[in-house]
Amino acid sequence: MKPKGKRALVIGFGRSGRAAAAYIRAQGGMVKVVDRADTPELRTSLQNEGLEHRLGGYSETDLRDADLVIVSPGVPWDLPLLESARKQGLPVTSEIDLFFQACPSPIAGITGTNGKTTTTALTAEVLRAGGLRVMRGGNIGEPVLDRVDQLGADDWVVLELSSFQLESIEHPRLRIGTVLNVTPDHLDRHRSMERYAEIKTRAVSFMEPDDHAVLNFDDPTVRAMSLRTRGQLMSFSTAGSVADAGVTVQSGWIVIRARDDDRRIMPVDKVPLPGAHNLSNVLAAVGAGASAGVTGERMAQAVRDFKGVEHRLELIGTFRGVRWYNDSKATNPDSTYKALDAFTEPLVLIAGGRNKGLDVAPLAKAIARRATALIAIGETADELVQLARKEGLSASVLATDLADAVRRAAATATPGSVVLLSPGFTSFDMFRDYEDRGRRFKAAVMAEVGA
Ligand code: UMA
Repeated sequence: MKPKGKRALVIGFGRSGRAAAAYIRAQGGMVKVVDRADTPELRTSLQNEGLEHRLGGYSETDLRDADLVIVSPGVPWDLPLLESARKQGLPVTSEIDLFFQACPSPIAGITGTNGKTTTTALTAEVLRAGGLRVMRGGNIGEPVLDRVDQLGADDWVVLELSSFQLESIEHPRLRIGTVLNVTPDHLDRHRSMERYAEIKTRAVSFMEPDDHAVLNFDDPTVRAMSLRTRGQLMSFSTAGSVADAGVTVQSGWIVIRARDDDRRIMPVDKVPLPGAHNLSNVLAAVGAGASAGVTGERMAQAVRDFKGVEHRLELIGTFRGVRWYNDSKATNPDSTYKALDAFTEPLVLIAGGRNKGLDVAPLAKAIARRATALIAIGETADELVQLARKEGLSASVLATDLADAVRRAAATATPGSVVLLSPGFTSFDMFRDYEDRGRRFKAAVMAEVGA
């Protein structure tokens, strides 16, 4: 699809919509932006950009002059308005779909329910350590379409791909496709686990025989994807259950196992990230690096130097003998389970937020089993506290806001323990997004106990 002379209707003016609008204009097309929100910031920024727009909602009339529709990831792909556009023969696309069409470089994509951001950041570092020129982006918070003109055939693109994005790409061929895990998430949008897993499978089902499918064999849903790809299989497993070629752990070392020899990459205890789930993410990045031809030595160096990702089990600091962690990126119960498992110390957990249609009971049970105290925030707070108490965690309390939660945590935690914000739910009930929640948490911690 060549945008020159075309009139694009961009739905949603967030990071993705802005990049799409900039690209269409740079290509000689025309843009109209619509957004369900109507805020002074949006209005000002659209006026400054000189973009035609309509805020506060959208409808059939907005399709009237359009030649194509570009949809932001947060907008449901089966919205009746989009169905109607498709019926009228209008192409319905997305920033990331247009990127796949225009990108001259091989793409390494990372998807899965949890661990995507860390693995994407680490994979980019591993490829860079191998001397490759890498553009990193996607769901990690860095749009790519407005940067596609910086790319050439010798570069690599490392993309974090959400299910929202994968769903919208017509032909998502990845030269290296990594799938980490599939556990319940986004069921409010995708409706069933089957549909959600099917969308994740798209990361490997468009491959050609030269491509590489980097699949987590510890996850049965991901393992089954090996039957759905024409790419070469590079499995990974912390439990040693890899296929003919794979990355695993053996006698305390990360090794790449091949049919005829095993290559030692680095000792497990030199991995700088906490938790078993992070070891799995490292194996995935090593699998992707090996698929791109990076040497073991270079990969080991990249892993050793890796500083982790903001809002992902991020150590804020140790104050009065208590370690404070920001894991605001935990927007579903599964990532909170992983965070709970990453520590052995007494643990004060701050959790709660907006529910995406998931059952709260298993999370409350896991919290009661592992945490010493629960301080609950947000829309799910009441339910979480009640269920955690029922499971035997009497030290479960409600906080009125984040600052109150931090105050209560500081009063509860004893030296040698950990305070962890790992909400298990989305942030949209109280914050702009999880980054906003994480930054406010860090600021509240510093104000309460820092320096
Ligand atoms: N909007 C509408 N109608 C809707 C939904 C949103 O008009 O139905 C408008 C909002 O008012 C807002 C704009 O669209 O003005 C926001 O668009 P968006 O929600 O698609 O967000 P972007 O800022 O464009 O960011 C998107 C991804 N957001 C989502 O998938 C929800 C970002 O992932 C991504 O980093 C960015 O593109 C760049 O690629 C964030 C995310 O939460 C981190 N992802 C989910 C996750 O990780 O669980 C999938």
